[in-house]
Amino acid sequence: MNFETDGKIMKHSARFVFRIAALLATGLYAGRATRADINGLEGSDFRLTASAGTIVMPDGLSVHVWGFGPTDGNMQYPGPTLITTQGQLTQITLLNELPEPTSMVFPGMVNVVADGGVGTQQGLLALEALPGGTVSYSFTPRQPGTYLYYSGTRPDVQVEMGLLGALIVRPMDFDPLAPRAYQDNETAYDQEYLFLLSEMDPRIHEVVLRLGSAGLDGLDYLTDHQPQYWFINGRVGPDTFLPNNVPWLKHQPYGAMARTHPGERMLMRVVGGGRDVHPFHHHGNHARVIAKNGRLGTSASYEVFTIQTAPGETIDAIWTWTGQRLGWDAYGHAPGDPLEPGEYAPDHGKPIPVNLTELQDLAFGGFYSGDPFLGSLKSLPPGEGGLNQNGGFHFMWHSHTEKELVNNDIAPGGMMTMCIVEPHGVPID
Ligand SMILES: [Cu+2]
Repeated sequence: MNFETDGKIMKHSARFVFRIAALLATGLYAGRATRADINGLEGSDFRLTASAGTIVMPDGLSVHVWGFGPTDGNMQYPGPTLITTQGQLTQITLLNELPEPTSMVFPGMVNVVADGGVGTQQGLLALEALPGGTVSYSFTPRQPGTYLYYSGTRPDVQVEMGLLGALIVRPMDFDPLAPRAYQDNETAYDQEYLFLLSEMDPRIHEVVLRLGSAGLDGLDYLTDHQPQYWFINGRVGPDTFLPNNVPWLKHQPYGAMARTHPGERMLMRVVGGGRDVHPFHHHGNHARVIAKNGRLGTSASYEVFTIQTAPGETIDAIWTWTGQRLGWDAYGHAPGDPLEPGEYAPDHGKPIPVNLTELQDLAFGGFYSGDPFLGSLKSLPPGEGGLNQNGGFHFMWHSHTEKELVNNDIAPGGMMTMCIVEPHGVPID
């Protein structure tokens, strides 16, 4: 990686100062986060429960799943995102409310010590909790980064059933006011999002609901695997657009819609949580991959327009949108107007090229944005409340395997979400 350390810090802090100033000016700073953080459990002493439940899909069907959840018995898919710190002794106690033994493994963590379970711990094989029993695991993360945890007990069945989640290790010098993914200024970021990619074949879940995992014995469920749902953070499109913790998705608490401001650095933590490879395509700009599997390195730094994740793989990337080389001013500025933070200066004040719209491209109704210019909020047609209340640019972020953009063959859906670039001054939390 090239380090323009001083310049980067200067730019980063200038952006940060501007953001605080903008938020103060709009009176929105008090009591509000200025940055999107990943939703999850923070700390070093976690208590989880494994239990069965049902997730609901936008096509009206539901799927029987097994999931990890906080100890109140509220299982979720994926399991809680566990956020700990490099060098911090981290303990996870698991209570098993499933009808079968289960366990947890933490690939990338070394010297994991298990206590209280049954079986033999060897390498990644973990001690298990019997039904009604508990087991605890402890380790001290040596390296920051993005990791996956999942069941180490019949993972062919239990990961499919939903027993997985993300583990995030913050660097030991983590500063929430100037966050970095690693101890490296090249990994500084303004916004942070998780994209945990997975899929499910509901036929397997149906068998397990009726007969337990023993019902799969003799069935060719490994090669005859036909997923019908493709998830980002445990939701399928369009539920991915919804905020965290909406009450009607009780067991799928995590949203997946990314929001940012022009010029800001967005940290994308992309996790391959299923058994298929998923090419995650982020429109709007390339992203710079900064780390793989929690390992930062020169050879891992390159630009992509699609992030490929193999099963079990994690990739951290930085994505920034400036409107660079659009050829017109995304803000609708006049030439004498001041530059916006993060604006691509050569296009400042250039008018948008006007092409008469083809009939099939006209979008009246809720998708009419009122004005194409970022930050300009002008009147909407009569009767319209508008769906784009903040005047942002929307980019579809999705699996580039097109068959994954459906829910049970109904399009659009599946592994799809949006990234919205909103004007500076619009708070993101
Ligand atoms: Cu696309």
